Amino acid sequence: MEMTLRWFGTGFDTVTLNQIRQVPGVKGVITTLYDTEPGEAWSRERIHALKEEVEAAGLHIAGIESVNIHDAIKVGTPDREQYIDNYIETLKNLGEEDIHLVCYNFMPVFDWTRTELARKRPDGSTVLAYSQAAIDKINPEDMFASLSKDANGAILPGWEPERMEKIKELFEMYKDVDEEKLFANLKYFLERIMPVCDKYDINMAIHPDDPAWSVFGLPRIIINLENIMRMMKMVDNPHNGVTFCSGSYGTNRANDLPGMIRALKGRLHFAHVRNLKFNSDDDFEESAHLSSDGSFDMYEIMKALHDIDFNGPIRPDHGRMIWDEVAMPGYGLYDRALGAAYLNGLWEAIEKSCC
Ligand code: DNO
Repeated sequence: MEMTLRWFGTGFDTVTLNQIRQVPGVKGVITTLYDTEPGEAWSRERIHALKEEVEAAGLHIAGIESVNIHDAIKVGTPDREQYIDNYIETLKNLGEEDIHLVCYNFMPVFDWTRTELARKRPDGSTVLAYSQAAIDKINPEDMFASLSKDANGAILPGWEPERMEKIKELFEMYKDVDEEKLFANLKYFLERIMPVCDKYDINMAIHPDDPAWSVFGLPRIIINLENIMRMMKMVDNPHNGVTFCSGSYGTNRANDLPGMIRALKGRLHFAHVRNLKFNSDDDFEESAHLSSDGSFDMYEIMKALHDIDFNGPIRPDHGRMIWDEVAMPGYGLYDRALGAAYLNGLWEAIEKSCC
């Protein structure tokens, strides 16, 4: 595996490349062109400039998270053709710049959903949290306002203000889209992009729906092993793979995380590893990465990745906000650096004790 950190780019991230460079073992970043809109074709020049900036800091681009999918593709409206053509153009330009991993999601309307961005934990840190009771009380149109007050001024990935302004319209677009339709639209998209992925050896790594169940009545399909298997079989190409995100699949306690990892051997292209602390089946908060701070056995997760000879990028995921840092919720430097060091430590121990 290759340890990486997510970086949102100059002007968007409070964390700098020079700081990332000093996290032990981190040589790669997972990044994006954060100011592009879903559906827009990324120019080769912009990708090249991003690459040069990252390389000037002594790092490299290990993958892109995300190239977002336009709603027309998810809904399957006739104008999807143009947006898929643009996506193909972006993939071609990434491939020509020697970038071979793209993380994306196929969630309708909202990307990840949390009900709090700064819940206080007993140690004084603040974390992202989800409570089903809070979701049941809130009108989806008010979600954005209620979250943005705790966002520390950052634009949250998937919660861009211009999208949220159109939220009523977005819900309207999805009114006839059920799970079957969403699967069919995903298949259509994947079939169209596989030739360019084959040509440039680009691994597509779908991110799970977070939380891994339907919210606000919207369909969600990337939620468990059965559905991932279906997704991979319907377009059976090794470039059609997954991002294994422990914190997203782990929201559903029926998901056996190490078992899922083992079943995904060969198609698991990217890993997001973090821990959650459950207060009840439908109330959880994000904890430190350490097993004993949350509900997951992080050793077993890393062991499963080791067992399948996972050699792709991995990143510590959402960290707590600690030591008075002010940053994008989930994406401060300090706790993610602690997470990277811990995951590296687990990996070294597994490696030395296994063979
Ligand atoms: C949240 C992230 C997601 C993820 C996208 C991938 O912090 O894990 O926003 O990047 O779903 O497209």
